[in-house]
Amino acid sequence: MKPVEDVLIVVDVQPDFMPGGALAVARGDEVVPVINRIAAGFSHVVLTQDWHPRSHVSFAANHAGRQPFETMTLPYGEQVLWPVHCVQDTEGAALHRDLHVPHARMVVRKGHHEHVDSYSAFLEADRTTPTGLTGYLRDTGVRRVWLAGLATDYCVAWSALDARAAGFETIVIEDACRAIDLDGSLARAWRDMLGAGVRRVTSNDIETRETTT
Ligand code: VGL
Ligand code: ZN
Repeated sequence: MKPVEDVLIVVDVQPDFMPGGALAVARGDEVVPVINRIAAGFSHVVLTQDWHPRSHVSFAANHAGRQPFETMTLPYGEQVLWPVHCVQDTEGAALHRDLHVPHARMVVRKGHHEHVDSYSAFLEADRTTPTGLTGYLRDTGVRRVWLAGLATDYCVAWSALDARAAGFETIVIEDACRAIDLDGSLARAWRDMLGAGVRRVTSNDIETRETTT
């Protein structure tokens, strides 16, 4: 069992990101059993939940004449416009019903400010508003951040980059993630993560090592 200094952050495992969901990630459902299995090896687990008001700036439907997956320039930079997803208190925004991580200690809800998106679990898209997660992890003695969930190239990648920037050792568990892959975003995300010193492992790597040490 990994100690409290190793946190597993499970990103956005919510019905709206599953096949058939409002912002479906291909094979997104496949991460659920993998995450259930690896989470059992962590004493410290945090979940994130994408959690938008219906009037959210990231929704194409809130911009006249705009379509989902176009980009738009907002005061804080380029924003992909998404289908309406993860609206606060809707079924699509709940935690996935088959996610079984009873010992998860904390849920970070992000993207709740109407005018700012937040892919990252640490810092909103204006790159200045903290979610509070950095402080929580420092307070609880975390040194190493392991990441799993959806989507590899958006919320997982942005969270991994911010975890590194905050000084945590950072590891992405590749087969516990699935990507949206919009215009090369997945290759770009891996290039950026590896360039920043994020490590890439598979769930098999952790489980094998667990049994041999
Ligand atoms: C996500 C796009 C919009 C994610 C969330 O969880 O990766 N992507 N909102
Ligand atoms: Zn979102």
